[in-house]
Amino acid sequence: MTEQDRSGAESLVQTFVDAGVNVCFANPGTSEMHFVAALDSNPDMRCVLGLFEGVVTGAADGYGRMTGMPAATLLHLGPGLGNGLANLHNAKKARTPIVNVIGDHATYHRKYDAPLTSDVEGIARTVCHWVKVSETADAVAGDGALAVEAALTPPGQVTALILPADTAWNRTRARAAPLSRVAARPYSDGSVGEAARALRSGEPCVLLCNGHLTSERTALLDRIARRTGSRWLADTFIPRMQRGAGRVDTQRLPYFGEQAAEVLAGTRHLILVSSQPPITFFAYPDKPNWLTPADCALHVLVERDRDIDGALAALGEAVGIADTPAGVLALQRPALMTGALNPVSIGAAVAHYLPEQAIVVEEGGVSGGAAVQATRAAAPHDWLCLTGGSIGYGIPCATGAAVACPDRRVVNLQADGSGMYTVQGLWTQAREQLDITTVIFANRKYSILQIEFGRVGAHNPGPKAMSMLDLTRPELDWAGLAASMGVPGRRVTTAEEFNRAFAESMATPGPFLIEAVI
Ligand SMILES: Cc1ncc(C[n+]2csc(CCOP(=O)(O)OP(=O)(O)O)c2C)c(N)n1
Repeated sequence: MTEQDRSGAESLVQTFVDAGVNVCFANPGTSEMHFVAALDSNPDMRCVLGLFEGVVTGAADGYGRMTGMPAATLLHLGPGLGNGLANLHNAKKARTPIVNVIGDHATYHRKYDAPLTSDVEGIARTVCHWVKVSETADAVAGDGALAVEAALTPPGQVTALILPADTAWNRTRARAAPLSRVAARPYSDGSVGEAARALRSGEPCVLLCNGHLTSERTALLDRIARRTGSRWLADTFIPRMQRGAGRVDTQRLPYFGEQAAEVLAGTRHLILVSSQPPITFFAYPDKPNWLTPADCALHVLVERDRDIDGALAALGEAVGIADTPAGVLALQRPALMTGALNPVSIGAAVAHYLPEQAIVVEEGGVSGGAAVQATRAAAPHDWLCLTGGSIGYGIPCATGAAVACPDRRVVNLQADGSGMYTVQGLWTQAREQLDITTVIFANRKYSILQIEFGRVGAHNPGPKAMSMLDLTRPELDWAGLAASMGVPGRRVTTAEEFNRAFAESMATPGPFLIEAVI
């Protein structure tokens, strides 16, 4: 074989590698065998197997959040893509760049309605910003370059390239050089001026932000807020935030609408920074869902696909922050607790032992909040949130983040109910020997749903209804589950036991799971 004569799949893998896409999270089938062969033949492409497509797509999300580059995924026709949808939904909300490669039947086989025939394109359109079907082997390389370009279009997009089997196995001489990056749209001077006027008005102002909250961005926000006597807040769920010692404090809008409304009360100007007007997570009978106070003006400083850093710098200049330093936090390691094991004692231990530059993947459900508080001024770290409300993102996202950043410890704060959606990700962590510590909040229930049951006004919480929100009978054995997939696991029931297990994991390479019975 020469470079001039290779399979369509090989031309695609080479195109990806040339464009900097060099990790593929995969769960293949027969229609993807030529792509699998092509992965094998290219030494510059790392392949990571996930045993369920939700693991594959969630890992691509974690990888993309941490590197800013898309991972490829390999998914098996409509059903494989369908299994991966929930975490692609989360990735879409996070604006994570991802290039999904989805195999399909050979072009001449599609008309026969074989068992796996499905509307792959239709399914992909529900969660992808960009979808294309390659129709010939000669088109594959060029389509691959377009997919990467689309994925990297600011602020980041989820893309799908559908690859009929014959386009993967037919030979081609086509090749495609990487396309240049699409720049973020420029910010508007008019919007900067409007926001600056609001900030100088003397009336209460809040800057509300979403997107990646890098330490540079949060420092600018903090300086603008200090200079103008206003406040800045982050949305409730943020794809990536840099927090901890040496950075400024980040307050997020609370999840429950009543609390969020309280935080926003009295605001006369809400300035959106890569965000949208705040609304409640769900609508509830007889409760407000629009959280902007009635007499508050909304201003858009900058949309998510524009030059956010440029807009913030211009706003900083307009309000004169040159002599206003950011109020950065000094390192504060909370003391370890003893006695009862609960989210507070767990949060203290996590913050106490968190190593520098750790990556915290939070899907802690109702138990995660204490660790958020405890780690405010812990060693500097990155914090990733569930952005799309679709549970089962934590274990996969941690897996992808660890593949992206092999020198950093990943701590996955994981509620037990959510963890069970994609528990297979532990196997990938073991196979790849990733430095991930999974902390399972084993409260043995769907706690948030027990709370929401009352809040939505559903009445009569009888035993049948409550049994739908309860994870006992039988109880899950998380330490056993982990061990069966090659991850050492330990069940702990006291703060002292947790402290010891967590400290041990921080000092031991490879994956580890702590089942914290709370
Ligand atoms: C894909 C998906 N399915 C179902 C739900 C509904 N749901 C929201 S929270 C939850 C259970 C959460 O339980 P757990 O993860 O144990 O956290 P806890 O509330 O106990 O802290 C469920 C089923 C969802 N958000 N996403």
